[in-house]
Amino acid sequence: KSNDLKKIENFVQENQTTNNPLYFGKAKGKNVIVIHLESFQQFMIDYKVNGQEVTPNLNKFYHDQQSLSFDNFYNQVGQGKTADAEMMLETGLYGTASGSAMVNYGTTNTYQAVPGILDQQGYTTASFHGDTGTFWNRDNTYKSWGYDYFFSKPFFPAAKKEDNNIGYGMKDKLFFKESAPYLDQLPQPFYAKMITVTNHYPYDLDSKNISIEKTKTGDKTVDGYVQTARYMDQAFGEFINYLKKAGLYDNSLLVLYGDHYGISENHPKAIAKLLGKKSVNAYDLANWQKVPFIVHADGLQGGINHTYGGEIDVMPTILHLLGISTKQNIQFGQDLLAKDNKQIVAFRNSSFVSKDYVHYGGNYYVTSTGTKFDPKEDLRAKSIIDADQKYVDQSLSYSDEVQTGDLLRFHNLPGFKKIQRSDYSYSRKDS
Ligand code: GP9
Ligand code: MN
Repeated sequence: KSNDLKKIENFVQENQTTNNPLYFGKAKGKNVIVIHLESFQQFMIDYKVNGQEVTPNLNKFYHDQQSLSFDNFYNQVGQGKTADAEMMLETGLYGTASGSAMVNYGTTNTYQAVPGILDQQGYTTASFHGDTGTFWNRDNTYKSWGYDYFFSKPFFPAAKKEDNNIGYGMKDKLFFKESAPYLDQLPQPFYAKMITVTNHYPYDLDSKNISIEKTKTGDKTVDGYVQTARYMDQAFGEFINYLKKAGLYDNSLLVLYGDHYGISENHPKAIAKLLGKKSVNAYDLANWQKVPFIVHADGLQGGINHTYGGEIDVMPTILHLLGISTKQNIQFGQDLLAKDNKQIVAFRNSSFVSKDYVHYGGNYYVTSTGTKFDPKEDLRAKSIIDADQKYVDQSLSYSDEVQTGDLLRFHNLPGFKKIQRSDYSYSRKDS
């Protein structure tokens, strides 16, 4: 057994959180439906254009009494974008420092991922996506993660018509509509992930689906964003109605998240206009990395939770809600519902946000006020920042060691049977 793994196991053990009895097991046995909101940022929640809410259905869901919604939750993706988000959520490992881990390691690495873990607890597991199955190497990676089913483009009749596709796949409304009957047939309890695509750069939409005016920043790559976000919101609303009709709404844990920015920080002028500011600095751009994260279940105590966290923290948070311990897992997140969470959010380039400080774009700020400061002139702050930075750098590099060295093949996860890729096939000829 590799020594590299021992040191990583120790690091993971040292950073365990304590389960919160208010939440641990509160969604035990429920179906889990994860909705991946493409390029959807936190600033869109309750955002208005000409006095109109852009995403009324998502806003309502965000404020629902049984929704636990996080307003200090950040995307942590690197070059793998969507793929990195999927990797963090389902394996508790970061995307790699460069490239896409799903593409480079998804086919060959051993993983102890959420679909496989839940499958072995009696769940049926399925991923739904209206793009070709090969994109981001999903068709291979999902086998390594233990997904029973992968419903990609060839499974959706509507996708055959050119008109029904835009950008990276079939339009979200049709995607949800044609996913619903499959979902309905999955043996319960199931774990299902729905990956939307329409709200993706360049934010093109056919005129009949446009229902809100563009923003007027004057930046052409930015101004259509609210239109595709509105469309995705409507698609989400229709999907919720379907879940209610099918009787799946109340016995499911719904998990919503935005995967990464829709408007990149290379558009600071447009971002300032959208935020109604004269200009934006690195502190604002760090905030700009926030994406929604919402968990909803019947009987869950809801509200807006201000814990600082990110995509890497989703796996332990969800597994703990389902009453499944992660004590023996090699994963780099911390349960967002634990009281002793560190509240340090690592970005892939080693910048970070914590409950105390923001280190972004080479500058340092006080998180609560946005005041810029120089750690060399504040030794108390400096010692906290140094410790946070050490945690960030170790987490990222240990995660990279696990990915690039395929170290989970040496890790015995008690009760977990190693996934055999040959057990899985998602056949139906891909287009
Ligand atoms: C493609 C879609 C987009 O299938 O998930 O990926 P992204 O460009 O956002 O990484
Ligand atoms: Mn994406």
